Amino acid sequence: MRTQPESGGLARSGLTATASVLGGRAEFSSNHGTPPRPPSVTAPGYPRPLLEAVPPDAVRDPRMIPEPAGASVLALDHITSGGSAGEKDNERFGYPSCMGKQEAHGASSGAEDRGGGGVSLREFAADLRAGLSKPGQRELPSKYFYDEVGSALFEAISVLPEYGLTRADERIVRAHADEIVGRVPSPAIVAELGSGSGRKPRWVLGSLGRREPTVYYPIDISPAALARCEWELSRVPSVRIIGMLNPYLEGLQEVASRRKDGQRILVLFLGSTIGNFDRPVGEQFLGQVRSVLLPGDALLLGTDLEKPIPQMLAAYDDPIGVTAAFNINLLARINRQLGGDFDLRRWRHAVLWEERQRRIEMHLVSQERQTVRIPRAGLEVFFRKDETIWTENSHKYTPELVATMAQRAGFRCEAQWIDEEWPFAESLLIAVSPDSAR
Ligand code: AVJ
Repeated sequence: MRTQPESGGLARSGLTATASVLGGRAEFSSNHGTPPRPPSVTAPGYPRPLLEAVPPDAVRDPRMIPEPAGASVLALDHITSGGSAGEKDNERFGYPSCMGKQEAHGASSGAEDRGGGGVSLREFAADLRAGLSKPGQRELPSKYFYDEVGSALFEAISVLPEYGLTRADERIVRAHADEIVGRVPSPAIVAELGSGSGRKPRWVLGSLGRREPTVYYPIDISPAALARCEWELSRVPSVRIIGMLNPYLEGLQEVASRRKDGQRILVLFLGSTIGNFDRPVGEQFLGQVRSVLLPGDALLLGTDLEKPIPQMLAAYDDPIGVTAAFNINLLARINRQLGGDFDLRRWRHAVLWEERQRRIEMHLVSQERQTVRIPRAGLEVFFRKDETIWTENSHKYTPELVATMAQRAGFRCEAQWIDEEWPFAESLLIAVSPDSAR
């Protein structure tokens, strides 16, 4: 059930076009026609050698030292292996050491119970029980993709030629960082929902740091992602980093409680992560973000746009199988952390375009009848041949729909930028006071 956009006519080419959307004035620009950027940024494969991402002081974390060829699979397995090893993981890759000199929030809360992804193993087990014991379609929450292996696989996905999403997101943020920051009054602090690798916020923070000293709060339930992000951004001048090992809204509430008088908050919610939520839930989530903010605060929202179906399918089913590995790793994680006995060779990655909901779905298909035991979740599950576990939704949007959702959630759409090469929208949303909302 899609809401019809209230206005069409979005400028998709040219430098900057002004269009009237939803009664307000919104500026649409695309980075097509902007001054030439280094060719590296537009190249289909991400140009930066992957090794460059490894900190020179990798010694701080032994896992960042490359294993000899052939041993890497074993090493990874060992490193992320579960059991009560959730603790070990946490201690080794958790915030205290990896946040380095930076302050870390949440370091003392519930660390004993945290598994390899910074999520409590009890919660993981409970979510598994809920999702796998469903009588009809079984499912698993996509947030569990991002353990250490999964985060690394996602990094690999983001450099695949078939998956242009991450590069488009970064291109827009990079090309328009000054303009984005310029639309958020001074002084401002930045909170990011999902820290990712830290590449995208770098441009915004660089721009903001040149304007005033600021604080950047990456919020993520993955210690691996937080650590990576902290590393990536530690050299941005005038920016202090405080990692928040929290679910998004809890982290954001904590950031809001630390806000000083007169400070604006710029929330970054990039990468089309909102697309993982069902549409109504996504909109509700925007409303919850809004309720933590004050009028005048800003939300920069990245959303992947609809494109030809074969292109969308290829983006989630790349021929070398990185996305398949990303999907199947969810089962591997269950094995590692909860003692499951999923036979990974009996599962196949599958992708479909769901026409009515306008989303890509990822599933794991049981290739034969089988029973799986997951002792630490107290589960024994039977799967029929061809039965699937539904692991992810990636909803696709139109620019007009984003503006409509934002408005219903208590924001006005101040500006939108669309990438030409890979249709993707960055929307700058400003929190409005409830009475001026309509
Ligand atoms: C990071 C959630 C936006 O849905 O496109 C990539 C994750 N899944 N390939 C997406 C993902 C499969 C991605 N998000």
